[in-house]
Amino acid sequence: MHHSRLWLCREHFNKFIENRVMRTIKRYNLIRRGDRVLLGLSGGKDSVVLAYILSKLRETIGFKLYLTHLNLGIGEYSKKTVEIVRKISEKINAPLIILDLREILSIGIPELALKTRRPPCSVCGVVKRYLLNALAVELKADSIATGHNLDDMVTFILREFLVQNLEQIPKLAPRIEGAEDYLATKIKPLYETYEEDIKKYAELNNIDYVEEKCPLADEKTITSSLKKHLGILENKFPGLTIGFIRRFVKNLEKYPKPRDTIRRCSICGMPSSGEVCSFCKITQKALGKPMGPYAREYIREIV
Ligand code: Q46
Ligand code: ZN
Repeated sequence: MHHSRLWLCREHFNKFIENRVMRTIKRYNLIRRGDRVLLGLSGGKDSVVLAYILSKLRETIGFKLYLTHLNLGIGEYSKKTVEIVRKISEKINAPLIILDLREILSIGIPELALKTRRPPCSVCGVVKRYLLNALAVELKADSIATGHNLDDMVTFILREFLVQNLEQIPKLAPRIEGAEDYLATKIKPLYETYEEDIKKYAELNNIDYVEEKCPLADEKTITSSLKKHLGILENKFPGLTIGFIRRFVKNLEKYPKPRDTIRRCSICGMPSSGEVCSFCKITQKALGKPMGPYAREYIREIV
């Protein structure tokens, strides 16, 4: 392990990574005894490895783990992700809820992007956030866990700093508190785990994940360039990234608080920064009808 200047065997490497996730959970108070944690599984290495590690820690900490996957309706790619998440759910013995976008909206992300004339990842982000939150609220989950790793988080922080979007920076903390009964708390247990280590952990433990990238991913973004350069810097100065994130959390209070207050969407009652939430707006534009209330009903029936 380049960053820690350690050479470990398989067994000790596994212990090292699992301890690191455990320490992150404790340090930032991410999961408490008796919690119900809903993990958003994309099928990629990060969320799949997180599912695997959380399943190992659930008895020691004493929490319940639920998995969910959103079938985005992106052809063969989505079919493959569904297969992978089913496998992991069986392997770790955790209940899995699959939400199918084509069942909820009758169209998938590619058509939604075309009809709204917005970049696919932008509509996809809105849809994923909305459905994941709605499911967590319905399940009365204490938190939503996501697989964002150390490299992701440092990249996001640097990007917001570069464009001087300082108010967005506090939203990149390891734990974001929810509100009342409509906004779930979000946690990131891989906040201090290097992406490279997650890949190694998957390889060493024969954990299957979807290796190909989503065909709609835009490779030419500031984020992807930043991540590449961050990798080069980390190679030159081992430990730079982990040192940065720990100091960042200590300094969080110094960043300006977000000005946009969260209220309830007047159509579906879910969190929104304006009168109507982005999900209702997008679906209104693409389908002629805001689908927030329908999506909530669909989820209520599944749960
Ligand atoms: S799934 Fe969705 Fe990603 Fe595909 S359309 Fe973009 S955001 S790239 S993580
Ligand atoms: Zn709404």
